[in-house]
Amino acid sequence: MALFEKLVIANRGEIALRILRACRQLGIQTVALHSSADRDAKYVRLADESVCIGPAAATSSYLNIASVIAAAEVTGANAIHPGYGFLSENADFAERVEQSGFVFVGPRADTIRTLGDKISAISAMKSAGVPCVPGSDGPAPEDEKSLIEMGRRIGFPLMIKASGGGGGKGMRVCRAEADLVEAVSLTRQEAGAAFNNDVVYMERFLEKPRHVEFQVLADGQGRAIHLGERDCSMQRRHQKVIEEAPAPGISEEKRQEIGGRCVEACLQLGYRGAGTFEFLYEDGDFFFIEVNTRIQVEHPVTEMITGVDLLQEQIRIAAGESLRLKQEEITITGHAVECRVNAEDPVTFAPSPGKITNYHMAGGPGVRVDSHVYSQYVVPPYYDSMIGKVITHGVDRSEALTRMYGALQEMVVDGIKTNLPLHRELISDPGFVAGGMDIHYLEKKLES
Ligand code: MV4
Repeated sequence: MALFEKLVIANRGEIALRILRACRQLGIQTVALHSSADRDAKYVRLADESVCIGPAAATSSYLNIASVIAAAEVTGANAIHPGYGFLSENADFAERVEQSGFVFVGPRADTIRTLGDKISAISAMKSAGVPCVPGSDGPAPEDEKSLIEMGRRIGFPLMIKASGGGGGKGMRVCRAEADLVEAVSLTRQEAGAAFNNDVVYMERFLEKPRHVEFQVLADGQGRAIHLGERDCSMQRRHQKVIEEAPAPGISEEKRQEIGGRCVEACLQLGYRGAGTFEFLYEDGDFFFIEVNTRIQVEHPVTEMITGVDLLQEQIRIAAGESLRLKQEEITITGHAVECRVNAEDPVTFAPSPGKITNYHMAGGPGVRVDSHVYSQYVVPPYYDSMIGKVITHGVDRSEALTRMYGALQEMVVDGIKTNLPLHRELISDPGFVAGGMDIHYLEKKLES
């Protein structure tokens, strides 16, 4: 089947380069959209064409739906890849892309909408047999009496979450019945203001979970597979710092059980594209929390252990191809780790944009660097501070970590502050080396 002739990259930075590389492999021409701040980036010139879609501020460029679609129209492209962040999980954008006659590289707009609403996502998961956190199974009641009754049934501590939230926004822990009415009312107000949707729900609060997520690919034509899981527990303020695959201590049997449930959910939803099912993992049990309908930052660790190019598969699916891979063909080989390199102070975490005066990339067996930066590149101050990712693969976790240690020693990024010194410390931290730390581990370590 003929793939697209030309694809628009509606993103920036390392993921724009990653999409470009996948398109090159597939023989698809690329159009890089960029803001005026990214005009001189090398990856923009690597693309077959480029279009400036607005000023530096993301709201006027990378988040401007009309500008993105207008740029796609003038170039005569067939498809738009949104990458991650920006417009990638915006159902209205996906809808307008398709109404304008382009293919949106991602799920159908109605799928993004269903899964973007956490209450409807959880209800879809329950129907597919995906294990969820015990909770309200729908909106929290409006009247106080029913609310307290439900709080008692769920048990304390519990968590109140905005149905329109996600990724750590719009949630609150409530530890005692006496605080419930007030906590629900505050979360409602915040949710109404932040998401224009004041519907909230409740779940039992898990005190020390790990964040384990499953990667899926589905073609929307009756075929879906999972590619195992990643552990993303090393995080600070909902920003992942180190990810790895597979998740330490998960048995092959459990992987197939939970992965199989995610596949079933994809089939029931008619899911199309790449997706991630996020779970909390505590005491051997998985609890679904949300689905991400985009390609994720940490996708390379899954690529390294499965040998599957997730971007290529995502684009093939968007072009209408049926899934080429069968579940039996997905095997996990070794272990992979990813360190996110940010232009930031390694101690205060303050952003550190500016000119990279000297850059040297790590290499060697089992080392991959996904980055758009180079010597003399100026990191603009307007966007996310991530400047790249160092990914290593080894026969086992120990070899992946040893290779990461070596790679981090080799990496040179001068002229700006980066979190490389923090990574060098974390990769040999005894708690991290032991594996299986919970989502609070890094923040606690940084406090002490
Ligand atoms: C939770 C939780 C504990 N119990 N839900 C944060 C992001 C959003 N995706 C869901 N989050 C959480 N939901 C229950 N019932 C703890 C978190 C949480 C968290 C989850 C994953 C990764 C990092 C986190 C950091 C703080 C809280």
